[in-house]
Amino acid sequence: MNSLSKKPVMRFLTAFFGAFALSASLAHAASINVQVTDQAGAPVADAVVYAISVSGKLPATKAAPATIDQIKRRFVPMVSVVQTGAAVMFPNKDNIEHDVYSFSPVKRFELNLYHGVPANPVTFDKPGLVVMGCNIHDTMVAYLLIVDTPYFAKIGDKGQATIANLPSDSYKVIVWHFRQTDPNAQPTQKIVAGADSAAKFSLQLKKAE
Ligand SMILES: [Cu+2]
Repeated sequence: MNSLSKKPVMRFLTAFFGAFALSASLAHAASINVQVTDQAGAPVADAVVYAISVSGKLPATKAAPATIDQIKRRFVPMVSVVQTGAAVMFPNKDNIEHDVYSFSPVKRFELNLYHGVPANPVTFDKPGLVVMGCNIHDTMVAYLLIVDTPYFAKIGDKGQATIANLPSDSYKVIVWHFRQTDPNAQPTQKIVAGADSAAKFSLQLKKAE
């Protein structure tokens, strides 16, 4: 095959795969960079942000599983976010027993005194907040926010996170933090998500204990 006969094929392939890559990236072209500060303007870590389509249309994604460890008599991480339906494992990595429980209405459960990894995960099939503790160690606390969307992120130490890889659409972007003065008033912004959209939130927080 000489170079003359090869060229049209190459041109076709380049155009074909170029168009394919473009359409694939357009379908998931959006990201939302979120910045969260407190009433004093300081960056806030451990907030959760999530985006729900304004149309109310829920993506048909399967909830990703998650893990909340127990390490040195603490839950790690202390704050987690999962999509509704997620299965969460609670491995005990200490060499003492823990007894993980929650009285939260969206999921009441107890993992009776155990070492190591429980045989089964706990499935969280309703949206809302689940606060967990340990019946043996009163200072242990963990927060799990269950949301009806796969588009969420946890805010890091610099008060920032990105909800990446979501379809271009109009979203309600909602922020939650366990120290909000009014836990029922979740700050919400409407964002038309594009290639590099952004949202800034200022939270009213109670003092850290
Ligand atoms: Cu414990």
